[in-house]
Amino acid sequence: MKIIGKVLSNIVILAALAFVLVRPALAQEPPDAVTPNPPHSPANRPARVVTVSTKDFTFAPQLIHLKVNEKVELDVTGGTEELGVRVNPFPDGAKANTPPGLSFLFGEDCYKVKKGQMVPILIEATEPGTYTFSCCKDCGSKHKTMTGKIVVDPAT
Ligand SMILES: [Cu+2]
Repeated sequence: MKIIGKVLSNIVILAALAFVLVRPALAQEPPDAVTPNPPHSPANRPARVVTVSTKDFTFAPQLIHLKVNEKVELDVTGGTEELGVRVNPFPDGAKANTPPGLSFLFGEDCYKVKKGQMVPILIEATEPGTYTFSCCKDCGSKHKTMTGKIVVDPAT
């Protein structure tokens, strides 16, 4: 009986030790286990990501082709001046009652892009057409020439 008692007390000590050792690991649950993915996290990224640079009052690329129903993330990177990006959701030359042909997951009239910063713009193309994007913040001498085009091609 003495041996059994000793074994039992050893088990109790081991269990207590294991509890003490394991508990800190349980307490350190990653915080993102409860917080949902932020909207621009890689998990929510569309398959296609186009990086758009903004050097010397020029968007590069200046022409982006999309297909109808395609989703894209434009990652606009800031250059030397603070600027803004406005993507017209209506096709060029649209008549008054034309519905928008681009939709935005986070619609903003003018996406502000600070120096050296990257701003993701999530776009879904819904109608064929040519859509103009331009700088919407007076960033300097050639501000007004700072434009680019998104061409949405019909589904094949
Ligand atoms: Cu500008």
